[in-house]
Amino acid sequence: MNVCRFKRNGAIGVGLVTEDSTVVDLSAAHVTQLTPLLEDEDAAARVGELAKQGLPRLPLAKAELLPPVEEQEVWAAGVTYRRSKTARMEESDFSATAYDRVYSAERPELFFKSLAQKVVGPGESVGIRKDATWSVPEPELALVLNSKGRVMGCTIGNDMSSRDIEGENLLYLPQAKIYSRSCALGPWITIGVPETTVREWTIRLAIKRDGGPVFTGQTSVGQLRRSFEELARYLFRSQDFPHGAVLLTGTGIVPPESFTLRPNDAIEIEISGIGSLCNSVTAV
Ligand code: DO4
Ligand code: MG
Repeated sequence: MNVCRFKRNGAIGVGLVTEDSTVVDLSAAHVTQLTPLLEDEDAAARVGELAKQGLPRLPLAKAELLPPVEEQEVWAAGVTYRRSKTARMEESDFSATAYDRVYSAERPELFFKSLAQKVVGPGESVGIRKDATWSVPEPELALVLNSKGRVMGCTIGNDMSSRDIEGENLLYLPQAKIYSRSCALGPWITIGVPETTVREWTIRLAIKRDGGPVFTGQTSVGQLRRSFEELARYLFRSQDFPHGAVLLTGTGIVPPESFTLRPNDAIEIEISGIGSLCNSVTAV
């Protein structure tokens, strides 16, 4: 079951995206925000009931989708897939030991990624820093957590990264990871799917330049070294999130060292079981 945020007569609406590519307008049943819905442990059942009420509908193609976050902070986990560990150890002799250690350490790497209002939505452009020479997308499963730290759903995340800045010195990580348009989320939140099923999903990345492919890659959520509950538990240790949080779970797809993004590239991240998040690239 997929729930989205979309523009509705100049305001923001909450909708259910059906399998026949229709958006059922849940705002008409007074569901005007995702956050309270995600506090309801039976959110999927509630949305299912509302959808039977003959609410107004519109074609998905006509709905302007917005990033599926309201006031949630966005955080990210790192070095949770073997591919991310090896690529980062190659990127920097200087930091290789840190990456190697955190991959198998009990405590995961978690870092702040974005405020909700800075998140880029479906169809918008993500940014590459003008002072970076090596920029990549990081296609990641994003967990949507409620205020109790419970995983209520999943969406697709892009943890845009400047690898040259990160590789120069690990203390530059916030600059490599947090800048204008460096986080994309969407197209919606898929709710009511157990972790065992999500771990069977495939993550695919396709990057196009001038209409042709310049990189494709794929991995499986099953390659993620840590459980969803473990990542959520560490994020909520000694920290409150009254509006809930979104937690990107790390990348398992890293383009070769010769690859860097350029303005006007097109990025498509697909997670089977959720859908696709498409963004163009701009210099910031
Ligand atoms: O340690 C740096 C960041 C790692 C990361 O973002 C990832 O593995 O996805
Ligand atoms: Mg990442």
